[in-house]
Amino acid sequence: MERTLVLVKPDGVQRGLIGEVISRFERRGLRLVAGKFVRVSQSLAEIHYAEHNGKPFYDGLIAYITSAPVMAMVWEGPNAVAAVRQTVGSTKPIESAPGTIRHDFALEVGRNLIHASDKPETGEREVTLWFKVEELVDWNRAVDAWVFEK
Ligand code: DAT
Ligand code: MG
Repeated sequence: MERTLVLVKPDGVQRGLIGEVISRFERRGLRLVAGKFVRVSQSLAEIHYAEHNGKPFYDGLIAYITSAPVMAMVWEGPNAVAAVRQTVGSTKPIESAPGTIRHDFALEVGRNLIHASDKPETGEREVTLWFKVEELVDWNRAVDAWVFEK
């Protein structure tokens, strides 16, 4: 089953939106695999956002993600990466489709509430970066057969 990393970023935590975000992924049918509430270290932030090093917004991005705690989670399901990105919305909230998290709760790209892995390979790398193997919970939900076709 495909897995993806989701972070409720510092603004989402401060604004009391952790439950809202979790609720949307639960209702979508995705299955929670892991979760922890953490203060992001400078080194973790730099590895997580390594692809953006050197871009004009990089320093602000690192300052933002390390500024207050985040809620880190792993969700799984068929096409979990694409499903979560769709529910999250476009990087720029002003371009996000109505009904997406970034559309419904954000206005600025530098305060876009949530991170989600962008490709299946990124999902695998980010899950490994943020969680130890023993923190990932393998389980079956009673409703799985009514959500997952196979
Ligand atoms: P996403 O978070 O949708 O995967 P990304 O990986 O391109 O987007 O960028 C990571 C974060 O960096 C993004 O959530 C917000 C910030 N960011 C991206 N592009 C930006 C820009 N043009 N100006 C300011 N911040 C930006
Ligand atoms: Mg990204």
